[in-house]
Amino acid sequence: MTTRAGFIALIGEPNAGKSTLTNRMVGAKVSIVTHKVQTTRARIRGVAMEGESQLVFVDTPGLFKPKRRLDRAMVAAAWGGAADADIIVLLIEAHRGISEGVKTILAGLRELPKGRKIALAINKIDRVQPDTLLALTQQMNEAFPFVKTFMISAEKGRGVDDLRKWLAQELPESPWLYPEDQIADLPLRMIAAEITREKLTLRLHQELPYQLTVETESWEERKDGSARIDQIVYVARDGHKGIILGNKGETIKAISKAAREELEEFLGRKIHLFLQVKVRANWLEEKERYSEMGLDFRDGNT
Ligand SMILES: Nc1nc2c(ncn2[C@@H]2O[C@H](COP(=O)(O)OP(=O)(O)OP(=O)(O)O)[C@@H](O)[C@H]2O)c(=O)[nH]1
Ligand SMILES: [Mg+2]
Repeated sequence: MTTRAGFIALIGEPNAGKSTLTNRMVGAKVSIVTHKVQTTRARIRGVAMEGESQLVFVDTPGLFKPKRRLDRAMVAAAWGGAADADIIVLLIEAHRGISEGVKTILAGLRELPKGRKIALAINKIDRVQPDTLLALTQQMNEAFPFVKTFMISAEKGRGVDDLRKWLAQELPESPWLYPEDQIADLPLRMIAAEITREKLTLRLHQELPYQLTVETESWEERKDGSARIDQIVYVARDGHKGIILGNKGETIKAISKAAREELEEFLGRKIHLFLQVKVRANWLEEKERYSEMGLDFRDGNT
């Protein structure tokens, strides 16, 4: 019996649906998803099985024109994920077509060493008429020699089985890289921090989600089988702290409740979650914050 295994990097512009596809492939939520751009900050590995193949999906931050240190570190993490993968899948949004951002990514793909399998997945096909897809497929394949094109809806699950089967057969022969029942390669304390960051992002507006980060400070197992998790939300300004706390602490209470409920479901046990908001004017320039996020601080150097 030959087994196959390898890394599949999902790359694309912010909001293309990379994390949604990762979760769909894994069959569980391992990467946070929001309607806002730049949700994913580091590489998140999710593991899926298909027959005798083990597919390790590498969800990456969206690719865009970086301006700040955090942007640069995120974009570097995404390209690093692509460079290390056996197969790269570029996700684009069906209704947005070939945007400037997609053109820039294609230029980046042309720079990669030859011989890597690069496939195209046109996502969000639920948002367009079928006839527009054929034209887009043709244009994209004229612009870059993709080994294969898939039309999918990561959210609705359309076309996803075909993509999974194809990936399974294209991976190299190899022993499995993770135990068969493992679904993610991310420490629990980081998953817990990401869940809280998702709830903050969903609830807060404008630039604020970008300006904050969440870290799990401590994780204490209790005799009754529950756990106490303490997290810190770092923000850069006093005003941001006020917004997160909300009137009489209402906002943070709601966020904390939503995060705790999801954590309890994920872990299958009772959780006591305590959030503390700290103002730290310079957190976006602090090295430890980047390592906690799973990013390389030096990648942010200009
Ligand atoms: N209509 C539709 N929406 C989708 C589909 N796939 C993803 N979405 C939505 O697109 C938004 C972005 O999805 P994400 O999975 O967070 O996108 P991402 O590429 O990981 O984004 P970043 O992490 O910011 O780079 C969310 O609101 C998803 O629900 C799809 O197939 N159809
Ligand atoms: Mg994402």
